Amino acid sequence: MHRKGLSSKHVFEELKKIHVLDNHYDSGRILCSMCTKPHPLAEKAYRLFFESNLGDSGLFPGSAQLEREVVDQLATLLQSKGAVGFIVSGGTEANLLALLAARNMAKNSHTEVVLPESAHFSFTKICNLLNLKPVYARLDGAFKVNPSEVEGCISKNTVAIVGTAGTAELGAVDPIDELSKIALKHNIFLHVDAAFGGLVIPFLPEPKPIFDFSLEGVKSITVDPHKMGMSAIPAGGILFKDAKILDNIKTETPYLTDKEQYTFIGTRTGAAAASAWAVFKALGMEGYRKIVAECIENTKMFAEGIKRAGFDLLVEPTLNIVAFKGHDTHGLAEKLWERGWFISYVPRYDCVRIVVMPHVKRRHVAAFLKDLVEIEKL
Ligand code: 0PR
Repeated sequence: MHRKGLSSKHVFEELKKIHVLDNHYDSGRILCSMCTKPHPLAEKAYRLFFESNLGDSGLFPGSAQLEREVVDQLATLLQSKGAVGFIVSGGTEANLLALLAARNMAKNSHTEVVLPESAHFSFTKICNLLNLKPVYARLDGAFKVNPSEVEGCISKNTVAIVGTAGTAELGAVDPIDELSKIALKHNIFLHVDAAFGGLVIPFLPEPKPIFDFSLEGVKSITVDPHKMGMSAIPAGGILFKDAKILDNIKTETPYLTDKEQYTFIGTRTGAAAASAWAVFKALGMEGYRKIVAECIENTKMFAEGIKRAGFDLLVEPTLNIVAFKGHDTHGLAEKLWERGWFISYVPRYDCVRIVVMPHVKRRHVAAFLKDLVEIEKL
C-alpha cells in the first residue's frame, strides 16, 4: 500500500488500464460462461443499493423487502405458494444450504447423498464440507440420470437425492417427476439444482419438462438470477418448499438487528437482490420468454452448423447448451481458443461445450461457424 493516497483520478486511470485485460460479454466470444452481461437496470439498481448489507437486514429493511419479493416471484414461477428462501452468493451456496437442511433433518447417523453422475462440482465441495459421502447414480443414453439407478443407490444412510434441471456440461434435464416419486416412496429429501435451467425451462414453449414445486417430492430448488436471470453477480437463489425447513439451517445472531441468519455468508450485499428485482420488473414473463426464445434459436443455428461442418452432437440440445465432438476434439478446442473463441473442453465426455447466453448474437454464431468450417478444412 502507498504511504500517501493517490488522487481518485489517478487510481481510476490505473484501474481502466487493467480493466482492458478482462474479457467482455459484448465481444460475443465468451461461449463458455453461464453468466452474461447484466440487464442495464441491474447495474443501476446495484449502484443504488451499493451500501446495503443483508447480513444485518434490520438496518436495510428496503433491501430485505426486495429480497423477499424476488424470492416470492421465483416461488410463483416455480409453482409454489408457500416457498421461502434467499438470494445468496450463487448456486454453490444455494446447493450447500439445501444439503445442510436435508442433513440436519435426517437422523444423525445419516451420511450419504445420492447424486447424478452429472451433478455440478459444487456438490463435491459441499460433500467435503458437510462430511457427506456422494453416491453417484448412472445416466441414460440422453445423459439424464436413470431413476432406477437412483433408487438402487438409496440406503438407510441417505439424507437426500439430488436431480439437475439443466446440467452444467450438457444442459440435460433429469426426470425430476420420477425422482419425486422415489423421494416420496422412501421419504427422502429431494433437492433440484436448477441453477441454470430454473430461469430457462419456465419460458420454453410446451411441451417442457416438469422440475418444480408442482411435484410433491421436491423440497428445495436452486435457481440463480446471475445466470439466465441477467442479474448482477452475486445472485444465486435457494427456495425451500415451506418455512419449517428453515429451522434446520438457522444460526442465532443475538446482537444483530436480526436475531438469526439462514445463509452461509454473513455480510452479504443487498444490491444483488435489488438488481434481480429490477430485472424481473423490467422484463416480466414476456421479456424472459423473448430472451430464451432467441437463445434457443441461436442454439439451433449452432447445432445445425456444427452438424453441417461434419461434427457430432453429443445429444440434441434441450436448453441453450450445445456439445459436440470430432476425431480430435481436444485439438479442435485448441484451434478454437487460438482463434479467440472461449469454449469449454469437457474431459468427461471429450467434447466442446458452448453455452448460448443472451450476449451471443446471430452474427457471432455465423462467425464461429465460419471459423469451424475453416478449421475442419485445414
Ligand atoms: N449448479 C449448476 C447446475 C451450475 O451450472 C452451476 C455453475 C452451479 C450449480 C454453481 O453455481 P455458482 O458458480 O453460481 O456457485 N455453473 C457454471 C459452470 O460450471 C458456472 C460458471 C459461470 C462457469 C460462468 C464459468 C463461467 O464463466 O459452467
